[in-house]
Amino acid sequence: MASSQPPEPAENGLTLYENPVCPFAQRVLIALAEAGVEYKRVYIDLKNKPAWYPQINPLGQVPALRVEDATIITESLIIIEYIADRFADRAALMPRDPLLRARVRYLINFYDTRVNPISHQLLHATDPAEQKTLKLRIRESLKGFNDLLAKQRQRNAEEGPYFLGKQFSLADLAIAPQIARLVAVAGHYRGFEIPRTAEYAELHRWYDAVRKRPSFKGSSEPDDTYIEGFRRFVPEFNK
Ligand SMILES: N[C@@H](CCC(=O)N[C@@H](CS)C(=O)NCC(=O)O)C(=O)O
Repeated sequence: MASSQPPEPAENGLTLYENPVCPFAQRVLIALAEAGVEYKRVYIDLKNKPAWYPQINPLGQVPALRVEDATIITESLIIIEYIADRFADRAALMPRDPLLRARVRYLINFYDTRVNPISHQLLHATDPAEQKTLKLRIRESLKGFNDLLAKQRQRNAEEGPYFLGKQFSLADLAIAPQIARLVAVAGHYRGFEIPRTAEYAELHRWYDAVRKRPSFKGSSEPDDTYIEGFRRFVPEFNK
C-alpha cells in the first residue's frame, strides 16, 4: 500500500529525491559523484507522485536535497552550488575567481534561457512548419553556445576539454544533462540533430569529453529511458 509518509531520510547525511529521467536531477547526481559524497537516493515517480512528496517540495518538483538539520534545498542550481561550496575541499566544481564564477553562471543561464525553452516548445509543436522554425532557432542558439565555449577556450590558462579547460565545473555538469535529453528526445520525436560542422565543433568537442566523465556516465540512463520519460510532453504520443 502506498504510504502517506516519506521514507526515512538518511540518518545522518544527505537524502536526494530524484528521478533519473530529469536533467535537473542529474546535475545533482553528477555533483555528488564528483565530490564523492555518500547519500540516500529516493526515487520519485513523476507520473504518479507519492502523496507525501509536497511535504518535501510543495512545488512537486525534483530534485530536492535534504541536509542533516532536516532543511530541504530545492532548485538544481542552488543545490549544486551548495554542494560545490560545502565540499570544495573534495572537488573544485566552482572557481574562486569572481569573473570565472560569473562566466560559469552566464553559460548555464545562456543554455537554460536560450536553448532549453525552445527545446520544450519543439516537443510540444505538432505543426511541421513550426517544428522547422523551432529547430532552426535551437541551432542558432547552439551556435551562440558554441561561440561562448570557443571564447572561453582562448582565455583559459590551461588547455583542456571542459569549459574552464582542465577544471570540470558546474558549467559542464549543469548543461550536459540537457544536451543529452535534447539529442535523444528531440532526435527521436522530431528528427533534430546538432550538425557535425565547424559551427558546432567546440560544442561537440566539449560534449564528447563530458560524456566520458565517470560521474556523467554513471548518472546517465540509456536514450530509450529519456525517450519514454519525455513521451508525455509530445502530444501525438501522449495517448
Ligand atoms: N527549476 C527546477 C526545475 C525542476 C523540474 O522541472 N523538475 C521536473 C522534472 S525534470 C519536475 O519535477 N516536474 C514535476 C512534474 O513533472 O510534475 C530545478 O532546476 O530544479
